[in-house]
Amino acid sequence: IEDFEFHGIPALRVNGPQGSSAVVSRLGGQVLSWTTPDGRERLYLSERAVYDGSSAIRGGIPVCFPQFAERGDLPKHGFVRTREWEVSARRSGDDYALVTLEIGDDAETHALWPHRFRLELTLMIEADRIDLELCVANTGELPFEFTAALHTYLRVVQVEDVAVEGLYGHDYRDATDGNKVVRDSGTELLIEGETDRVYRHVRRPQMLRAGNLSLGIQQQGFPDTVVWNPWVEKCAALADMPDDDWRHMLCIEAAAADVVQELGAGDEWYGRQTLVAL
Ligand code: TA6
Repeated sequence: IEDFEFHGIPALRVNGPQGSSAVVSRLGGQVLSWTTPDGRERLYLSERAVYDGSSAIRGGIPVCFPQFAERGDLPKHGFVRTREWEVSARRSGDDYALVTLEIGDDAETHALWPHRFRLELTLMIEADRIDLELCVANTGELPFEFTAALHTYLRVVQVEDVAVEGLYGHDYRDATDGNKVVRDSGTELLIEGETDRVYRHVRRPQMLRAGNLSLGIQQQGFPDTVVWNPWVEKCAALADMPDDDWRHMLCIEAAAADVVQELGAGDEWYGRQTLVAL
C-alpha cells in the first residue's frame, strides 16, 4: 500500500493478492481503479475527469453524503466528493489488503449542514473481490437525517450487451419519466436508452452479465439500488465525459436514496457494497 500522486492529487495504490490492485484518491475518498488478477480494469474512469476539486471526479466509486441527488438544499450528491479525506488505517496480509479513509465536519461543512459527523470508508481487496464499507457516525448531540450512496461506475465494453439480474419484482422510481413508480417485471434489465432508476428495498444481490464476463454485486445496510446510464444526449451534455463513453459505463449504486436514514446522537450506521468478479 503506497502513497503516490494520481493526476496531481494524493492517492494510494493498494496491491492485493494475486496481482489485484486498486487506486484510492484522498480527494473524495474515492476508489478510482480496481484491477482483477486477469489484468482487467473493472471500474470506469473518464478520460476527461477533473481533479482540482471544482467538481467530483467522474468515475470510480464516488461517495455521496449527506444527501443523494438534489432533493434538499445541499449541493448535488452532498459535499464529501470534493473534500480531502485522511488515511486512518492500512493493513495487508497474504490474502487481503485494506485501507480506511475518514473525514469529519468542520466550519465549511457546518455552513452547508449544521451537524457533527464522522465518515469512515474502508476498502478491502481480495483476489477477485472488493468490499467497500461506509460508516456514518453522529458525533453531535442531536439526531440527524441523511441519504447517501456508493455511486459505483462499472466499466463495460458495450452497455447495450449488458444484462442486470436480481431486480425483478422490485418497485423503482423512474427519474427519466417524471419519477413514476413502476414495478420491474422483466427477469433481467437491459440498457436500451437513458436509465436512471432508484430500486427500493432491494433484498437480493445483482449480477451484471456481459458476454462471458460476470460481476456479482451485493449490498448491506443500503436499502436502495440505483441504476444509471446517461445514454447519448445526457452524456454529450457532461463536460467531463467523452461523447461516446455512455457506452462504456453503467452505474450500479448501493444507496439510501429514497429511504431516508435517521441517526441518533452518538450512533453509527453501516452500509456496504461488495463486487465479485466471476
Ligand atoms: O445516481 C444517478 C444520478 O443521480 C443521476 O441522476 C445523474 O445525474 C448522476 O447521478 C450523476 O451525477 P453527477 O453530480 O455526478 O453529475
